[in-house]
Amino acid sequence: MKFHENFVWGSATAAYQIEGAANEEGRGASIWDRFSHIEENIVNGDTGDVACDHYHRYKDDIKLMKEMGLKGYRFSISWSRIFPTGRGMVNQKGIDFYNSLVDELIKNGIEPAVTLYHWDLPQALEDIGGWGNRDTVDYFVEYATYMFKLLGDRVKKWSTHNEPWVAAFAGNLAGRHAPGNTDLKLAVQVSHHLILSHAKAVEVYKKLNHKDGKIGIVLDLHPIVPATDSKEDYDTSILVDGYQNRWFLDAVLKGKYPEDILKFYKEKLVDPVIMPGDMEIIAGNSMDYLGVNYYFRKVVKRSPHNKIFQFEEVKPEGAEYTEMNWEVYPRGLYDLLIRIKEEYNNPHIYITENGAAFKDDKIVNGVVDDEDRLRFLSGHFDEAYKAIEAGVKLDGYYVWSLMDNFEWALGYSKRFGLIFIDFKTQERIWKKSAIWYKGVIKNNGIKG
Ligand code: IFM
Repeated sequence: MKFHENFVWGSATAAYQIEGAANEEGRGASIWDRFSHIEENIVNGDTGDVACDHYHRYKDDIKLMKEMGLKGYRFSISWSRIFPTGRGMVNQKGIDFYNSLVDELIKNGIEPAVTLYHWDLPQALEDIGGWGNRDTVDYFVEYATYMFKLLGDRVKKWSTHNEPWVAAFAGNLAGRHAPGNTDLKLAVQVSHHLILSHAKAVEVYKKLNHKDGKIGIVLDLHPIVPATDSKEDYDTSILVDGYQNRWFLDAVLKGKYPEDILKFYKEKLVDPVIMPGDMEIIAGNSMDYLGVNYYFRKVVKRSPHNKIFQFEEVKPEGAEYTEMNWEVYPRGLYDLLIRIKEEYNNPHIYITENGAAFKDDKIVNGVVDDEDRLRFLSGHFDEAYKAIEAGVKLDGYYVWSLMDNFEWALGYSKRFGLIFIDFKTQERIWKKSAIWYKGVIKNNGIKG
């Protein structure tokens, strides 16, 4: 099986998960610094203070990428490394870091793909209301504009936001992510501000006329499947799909929020402030591609377990599960891609994340034996290939993640990397899946 010629085989990371150097060279605090330093928030009291120390080791990490044969590398910018208080004064050391990172990637033949926001809002902006405050939309656009001008001559792939559902709802409804709020009204408002800021940033990017550059947004999407044939479970699946998927897909690809979900929120007395003109801006966003992060499907049944949306996730028996307790379900990737093609006018797509956490506790001849991850990726690449054959415009695939890293509220307890990190010594150790991936890239597909 061979993918098309320009298919981008890559891998992905995010700033707070790998960089470390949290208090160095002028970087300002972000909401994740604040949140992770409250001990009960993170497994084992871990923080991203040091993480993979990538800030100091990026050149060596790029050597690993080159050795793996990566064609593309997706990473995010730490907003507070550029603007320590979110706006105003810039931090020259932060600018130097990202300039060098991009140059080093290009020098090594690896195409940089930059995400502007992977959840680490400068704490100074949180102090004035965070994403619940509409002004943050403008500060984000100022920051985005700055980055487009700084790196736009060399960076030709941009994403505005990573997984706005997680930023809005895990951070402001479930409270398990920074900033740790538990307020539906705020979460919905935040989701609108994130989407609006995306559309405004796209508009600026297009005006700057980087003709050969592409910009999109990255959504975390899950096929939502009813647990039984009952009408109750079916209706539940439609609601959860609206909350999780359609709210974002419809906004960025159809320029409107789904009526059933707006109605549902209104019934809960949640009526987000959408100012006149907002929906026109959102509808007018002419992004170039959709980034899809796929990990697992959700099988749902009606249940009072989730008090607001009245559902519970069911774990199908006999299925295989990763260390995150996520079902291994490669077919879900195909279903998702076909759905986007059919319901959303066949946009260009990148798989911007897909991967799995496994135990990784076996080292054989200096290599981590992660056959389970290798099988996981192989199964998903197969489905991606089938989707392309069925007409999906899939342009690339970024495996999550280049290396083990800070898995948010789960700290360092879950390993997603192709490269193993010994967090005590910062030693990088190849996993079997990385060696196998190198072969896939070389062959532009799986042999046989
Ligand atoms: O580690 C995260 C990443 O930051 C966003 N997408 C999901 C990954 C695994 O949970």
